[in-house]
Amino acid sequence: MLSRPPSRPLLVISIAVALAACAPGGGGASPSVEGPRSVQVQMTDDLRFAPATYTVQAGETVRFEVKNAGQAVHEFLIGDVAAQDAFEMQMSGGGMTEDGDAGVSVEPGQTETFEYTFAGAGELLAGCHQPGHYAGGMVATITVES
Ligand SMILES: [Cu+2]
Repeated sequence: MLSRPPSRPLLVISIAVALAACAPGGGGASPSVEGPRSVQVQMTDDLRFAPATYTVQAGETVRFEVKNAGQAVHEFLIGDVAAQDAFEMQMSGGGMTEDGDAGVSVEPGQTETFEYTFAGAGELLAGCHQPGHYAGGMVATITVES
């Protein structure tokens, strides 16, 4: 038997729903995901990060915008104390610290951004491992709240 095609308003709604379902990023059923929070970090030649303390939530992804306001190269590398020690060893061994999951190395006057997802609650550090900088106090504290 023949059925009438849907009336025009219904057809329009159907198309709209189909488009929404196919939209890039698939917003659909997932909870409000509006991209990571941005946090600005400034690094200076007096071997300091500003701010020097950060608070994030476990599971949160943060987009760090790391500005080097000094004349020397500085780094912002995230990790626990053991990881910071490892970064320091790599640098003293003559190896360059790679830009990677842990953070960035930033040339003077430049800004680099990276995203970092904090897995579990606890205390982390962000350190600069240019020679003498970490030992000189170029370290920030990141508190990951559960
Ligand atoms: Cu530094």
